[in-house]
Amino acid sequence: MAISLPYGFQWGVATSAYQIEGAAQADGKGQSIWDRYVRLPGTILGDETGEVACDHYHRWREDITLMAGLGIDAYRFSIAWTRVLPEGDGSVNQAGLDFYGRLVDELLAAGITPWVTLYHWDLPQALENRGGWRNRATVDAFVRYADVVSASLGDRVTRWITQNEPWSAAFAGHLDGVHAPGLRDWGAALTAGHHLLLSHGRAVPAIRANSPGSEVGIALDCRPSRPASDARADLAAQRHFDGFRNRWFFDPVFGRGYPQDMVDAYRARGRYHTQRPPFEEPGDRDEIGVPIDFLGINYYTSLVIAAGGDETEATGVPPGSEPPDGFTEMGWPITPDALAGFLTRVHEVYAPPRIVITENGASFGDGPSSDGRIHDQRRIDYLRVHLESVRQAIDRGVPVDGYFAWSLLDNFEWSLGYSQRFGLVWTNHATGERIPKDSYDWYGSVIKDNRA
Ligand code: IFM
Repeated sequence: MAISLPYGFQWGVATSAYQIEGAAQADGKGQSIWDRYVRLPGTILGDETGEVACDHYHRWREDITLMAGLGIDAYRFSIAWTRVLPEGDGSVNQAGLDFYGRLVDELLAAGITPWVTLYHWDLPQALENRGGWRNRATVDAFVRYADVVSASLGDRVTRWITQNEPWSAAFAGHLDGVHAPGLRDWGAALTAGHHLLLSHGRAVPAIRANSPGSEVGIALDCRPSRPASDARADLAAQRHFDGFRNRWFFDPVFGRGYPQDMVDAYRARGRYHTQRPPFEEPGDRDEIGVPIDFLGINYYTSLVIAAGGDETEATGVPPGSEPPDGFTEMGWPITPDALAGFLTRVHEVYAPPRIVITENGASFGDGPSSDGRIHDQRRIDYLRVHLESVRQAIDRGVPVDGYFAWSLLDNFEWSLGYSQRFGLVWTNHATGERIPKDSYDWYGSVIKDNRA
């Protein structure tokens, strides 16, 4: 069955700087927390790093040609803060800004709208040395960085995303210890999360001032879930998991402040010992809740939650709940229906003016077969059912008007190194060679059919 989405729907692909650029020390770039973290023993599978990654820093023209071949309307990429401000808040490195200026110009020349993400997890190490996102001063540094970038590109870039997945930056990086900077501390994670949100709220007006008429939003990751049973304990565990994983970020972005049940639960669990979260200051709630032009949602999977673990452990699939569509190679259940359900909920509860799927995709390791082609039918199946789910949400009245497949290229999947392949284009990580997969042709034909 053909996938048909409304006229004007934006089709795109997404990437991020550390995952594809490489050139980790080129042209005055400073060190980021990821440049440092990957060098710590045992942090990355196979001791791999993003030092070279897909070498997009040198091969970006080839990558734009690949994008043009797909026929996309929009390309979402992130800026490496340390290319622009090597020390995070010191002097500007013009060479870094120029790289992104050239990229933007060539995208526009190819008829592709650039969607710029300002932060996709690569904090300058110099700021980390002063407490990173645990330090409220990092919010000021981020706003200056947003100001510098939007002053430079704001005459040509009309779509801005402040933060990518603040949950991941806060919790994977400061509680689970599996992302830079590799901490395992509840207080650090909650404080970092708050400052990430505050940096979003304060950057929005700075961007709007430099880039009048542009649209500014944030990309939130989500983990929809359902309780394993109707038992009271499972219902409570699922509600708590939803608060931990979704509401703690969605509520403040839409001006509601932190959800009271979670404020109480965190205090009861000793995450802090004050009535209100200690990192929250008067006025923060309003600043974080600044109106946005669109909400970005990154969706990959959903979970069944049973009582038993604490919230960070409540991520398994209890026996008997195996998803009918199976799992991706990340071990993530394939649950397309939960996307329509979550989009409907976000529309009904938060009513963002528009929603864009800023990431969705699947890791499957298919490589070149004897005919030289990459037959990644499983990725096509995944993308198809998720696009159908988006369609269902639109039919219910949810204002979704864009979709970015994650990702253009197989790239550096953080602590899993190059072991996971999310690309529409296969990357030979030894040579940098790119080979479009079957999913590339399929996605291109979906875009073409929709345009027709
Ligand atoms: O690769 C990541 C991306 O950086 C953020 N969202 C999830 C993707 C897959 O894990």
